[in-house]
Amino acid sequence: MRAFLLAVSAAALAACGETEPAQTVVAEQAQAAVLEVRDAWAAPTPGGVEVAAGYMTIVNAAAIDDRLVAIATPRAQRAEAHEMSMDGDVMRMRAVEGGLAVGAGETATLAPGGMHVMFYGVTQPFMEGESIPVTLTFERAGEIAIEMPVRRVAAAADHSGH
Ligand SMILES: [Cu+2]
Repeated sequence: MRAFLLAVSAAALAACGETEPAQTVVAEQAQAAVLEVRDAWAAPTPGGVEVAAGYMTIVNAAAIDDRLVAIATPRAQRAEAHEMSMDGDVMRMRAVEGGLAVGAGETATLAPGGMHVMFYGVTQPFMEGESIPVTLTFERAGEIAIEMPVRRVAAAADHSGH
């Protein structure tokens, strides 16, 4: 399974070309089901900030529910999926309990102001222009390796308030 995933990833990367920043990685599941991660990116960490945010869109075209259960990168000590919630009048973030569910046929959008990947213990700053290698582990699709290009957050959707 892992070897197959890597082969698919390599094909996707090759098809992507040099000029296309958005990366698409497709994992074929045993029953011809497809889980796709697209438009992944991470915000830069200026001034030695040790916390960073990452974003992506997870498309589950499979006929079976899946769940993002783990996130790992060599660039941070810990990474987890976060969601926003209202605590009275205050918007807070918290870890998504039990993993981020992506139901059959559903799309999970991680974007500024909403769900995101939180990186803790960033030792080497995320610099604009580089890409952060991230391994996502799904309950059913297994491990999917992606790259998160580092780019600036648009307008007021900055994550530095955390
Ligand atoms: Cu967060």
